[in-house]
Amino acid sequence: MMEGYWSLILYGIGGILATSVGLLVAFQEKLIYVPVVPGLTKSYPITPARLRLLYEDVWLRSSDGVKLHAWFIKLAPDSRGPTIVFFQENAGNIAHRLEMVRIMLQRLQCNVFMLSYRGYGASDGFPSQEGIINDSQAALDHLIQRTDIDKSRLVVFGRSLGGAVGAVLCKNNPDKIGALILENTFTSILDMAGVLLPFLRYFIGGSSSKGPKVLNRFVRSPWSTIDVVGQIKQPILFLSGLRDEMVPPTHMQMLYAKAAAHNRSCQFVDFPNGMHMDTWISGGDHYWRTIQSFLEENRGVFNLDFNALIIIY
Ligand SMILES: *[C@@H]1O[C@H](CO)[C@@H](O)[C@H](O)[C@H]1NC(C)=O
Ligand SMILES: CC(=O)N[C@H]1CO[C@H](CO)[C@@H](O)[C@@H]1O
Repeated sequence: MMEGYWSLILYGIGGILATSVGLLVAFQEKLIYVPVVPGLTKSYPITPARLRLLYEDVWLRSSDGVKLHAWFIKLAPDSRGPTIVFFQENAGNIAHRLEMVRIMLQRLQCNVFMLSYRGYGASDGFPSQEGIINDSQAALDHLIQRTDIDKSRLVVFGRSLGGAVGAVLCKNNPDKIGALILENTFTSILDMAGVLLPFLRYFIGGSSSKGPKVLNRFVRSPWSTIDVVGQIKQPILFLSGLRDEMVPPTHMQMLYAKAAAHNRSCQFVDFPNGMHMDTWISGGDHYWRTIQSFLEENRGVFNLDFNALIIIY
């Protein structure tokens, strides 16, 4: 009688665990991608016009036909400055990044191209790793065929999830993109699963984690930047907020170590007060000057007019 009772409980616990893992596997895209922040709408709350930015709506088709929306924001109608392809962090849409992008334009004297990944903002479809990689390629292909920008000065900037997107795009396009900037990005979703759901740490993980990792093969969006970053030929700037409450700062350090082992033109800068989303604010002047000098040091590709910057600031 007693034995039957205990085995019932054990089966119960096993069943709950199996069901939870099953649900995690089935609904992982819902967990990994957050185009709509609870309490907000999927649509853009504002357009760049609200911030008096000069912009164009760009509609693209990804390679599998999904319709994508982007904003191309220009510093000036005839701007020949660098163009930064900005890949956003996970939650919300590109409109939520406009305040940062406005300052980016001013401080870096650049144009900014902002893509809504599939399922985000005004783009159709549903997010997936393969789909978003194709979307980012569609964005780059669009920029490459434009005649109003200096294509020798394309820089990719990715924050958090956007860093994973940008890293793959740079790896795949060594001759089209001049440099990469990564901010508070993670080594892989496999490692993040263990950070967010510690009970999974034994079953999911990257190369550095122990355990049988039997669930890895079920993860459809591993975003394993740690396996990509060593193959990137472009110079990389790592911007790491040491108070990141979401992605442990050790992830950025591991990515840097991997990249630097393969390419000397990598630079790592940390910001003691930087949190996951606000490093660009709390880093203050130092943050923007770091990016400016990274662009300046890679002048072979970029030709920022820093005298003009000094006049403005
Ligand atoms: C992504 O692009 C590849 C290569 O063009 C293609 O084989 C694949 O079907 C595409 N997948 C998605 C989801 O767009
Ligand atoms: C080993 C390697 O990939 N080196 C690359 C580092 O980056 C420069 C450009 O900054 C490339 O020219 C090298 O090939």
